[in-house]
Amino acid sequence: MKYTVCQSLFAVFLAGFMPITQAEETLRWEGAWVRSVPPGASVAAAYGKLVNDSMRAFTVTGVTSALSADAQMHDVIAEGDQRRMVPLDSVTVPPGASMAFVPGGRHIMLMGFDEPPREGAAVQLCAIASSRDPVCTEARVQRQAPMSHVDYSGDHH
Ligand SMILES: [Cu+2]
Repeated sequence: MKYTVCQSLFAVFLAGFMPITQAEETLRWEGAWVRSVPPGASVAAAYGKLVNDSMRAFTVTGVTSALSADAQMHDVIAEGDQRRMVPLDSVTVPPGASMAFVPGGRHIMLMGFDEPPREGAAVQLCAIASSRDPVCTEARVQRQAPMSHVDYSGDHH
């Protein structure tokens, strides 16, 4: 009797949650990282790629981080020979495509932390996307952009 109840509860669990789970695995982070900053710094930049595996577009309206009070999406625009940062209200990740935050381009600024992130630490980064739960990842804190194995092995093979 107990076994039967348990089984049927499990069936209800599966029926209730599986479709939602599948629907939520359509936007994900890839290779997120935070640039380490010197002690006393109050701002750090974060990078990474948002990959959309679904058939619909996602609009990301913001980013949050467990590390900092404030996180903003920025773009870099050229003004004459100057480059400056402008806040982005939202970014759209088209279906089957990706959108990358990279050094020198679109990036995430983490602001208002008590202590700068230490090199080697992991910082939680979440993208606030339209009509779904936040998409989170653990971003590694490092000095340099992650090395690409493909780039590296190309010279030797
Ligand atoms: Cu910025």
